Amino acid sequence: MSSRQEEKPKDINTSGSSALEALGFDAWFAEQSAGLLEDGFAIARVIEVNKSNYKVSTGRHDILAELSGRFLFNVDNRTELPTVGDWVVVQCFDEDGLAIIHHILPRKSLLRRKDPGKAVAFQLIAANIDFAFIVQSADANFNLHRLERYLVMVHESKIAPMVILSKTDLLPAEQLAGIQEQVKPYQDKYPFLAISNVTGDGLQKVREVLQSGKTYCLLGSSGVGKTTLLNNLLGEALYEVNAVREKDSRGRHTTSKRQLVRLPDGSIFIDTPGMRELGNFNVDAGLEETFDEIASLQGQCHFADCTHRHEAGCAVIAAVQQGLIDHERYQNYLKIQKESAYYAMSYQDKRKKDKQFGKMVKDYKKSIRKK
Ligand SMILES: Nc1nc2c(ncn2[C@@H]2O[C@H](COP(=O)(O)OP(=O)(O)OP(=O)(O)O)[C@@H](O)[C@H]2O)c(=O)[nH]1
Ligand SMILES: [Mg+2]
Ligand SMILES: [Zn+2]
Repeated sequence: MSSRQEEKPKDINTSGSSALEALGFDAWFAEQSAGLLEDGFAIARVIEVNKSNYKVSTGRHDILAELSGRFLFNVDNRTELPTVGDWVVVQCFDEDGLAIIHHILPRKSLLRRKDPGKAVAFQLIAANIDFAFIVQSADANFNLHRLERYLVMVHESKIAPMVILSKTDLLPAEQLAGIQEQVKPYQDKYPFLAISNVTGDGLQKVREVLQSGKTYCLLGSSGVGKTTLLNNLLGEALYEVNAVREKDSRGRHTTSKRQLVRLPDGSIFIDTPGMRELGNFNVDAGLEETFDEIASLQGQCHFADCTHRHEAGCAVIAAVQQGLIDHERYQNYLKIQKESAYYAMSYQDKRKKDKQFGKMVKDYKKSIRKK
């Protein structure tokens, strides 16, 4: 998966090959591709999304590809377009021309976020991720609320989260111990790794949790050290990193492209640009997993549709009052719940509008035909 283009693809039909398996292909995806592989078609994984084309890998070759006309014609929203990590069915040509993407295989998982610019639209982050490393740095960036928001998003996407506390070299031991104390409840649920890219502390622990053929992504604010960590794991400075702005310890969004890369140990990584805003969407399942102490009381409230905000006989409010549920966690639960309700609603509004627009176009076409 180097960026250089290797010799022309000869072994076009690579389904089931070990080269594809090394990229994360498995029996489930093979099943999904049944019937889609016509003569001259091959399976490949999207390793880079560019403005006007895609870079895909067959495990043996990296090829530039673009969408077929029919594919484009049938797309009606952005989530149907390929993103990094997607498995696609491509048609390769012997000439140096672009390969053509004909199909996307169904996704095992899809990481997306609300597009900050639009009311309700989604940016795809990556597809077919097995594990997400949520990275926060031990200095000014560490924030439990943010961690919970990431956890909700990752759970919702059906991805297994792991938490990384980076830049441990920047804090004196007693402050680090304070953070460790705060994250104790999480340590029981998720792998929790404290690392320093500078001293190398904890990096071996990260290497030990990595599995060959599994796909990992790095999530977290800009400047927390995601790319530096990836370079360290790769053993070479393949990707650019940038100093954090002194004043507010915020990064400058060094990583602007999402790319899929394979580590020497066989695990597969997708680095992502730091995110300013985390949009959640229909996060019910993710909420319940992230706040399971709250979810477990669900059935004990007086009203079946209790929102746990103000209702009489609410078991959650009672547990908060008795100190059984952490007050801050409860507040954050309410906040995320409210946001998700808002997004779900505006999504439906938008669907309604889309339908109205579709009807308008139809009516217009009809009226033209009549003339
Ligand atoms: N002290 C210290 N600095 C680190 C550590 N890891 C990374 N840095 C520095 O933090 C800055 C940002 O690192 P990046 O790896 O570019 O951060 P990023 O998370 O990839 O940022 P974006 O690509 O913008 O999302 C660089 O100057 C790194 O050298 C660490 O463990 N300790
Ligand atoms: Mg980066
Ligand atoms: Zn309740």
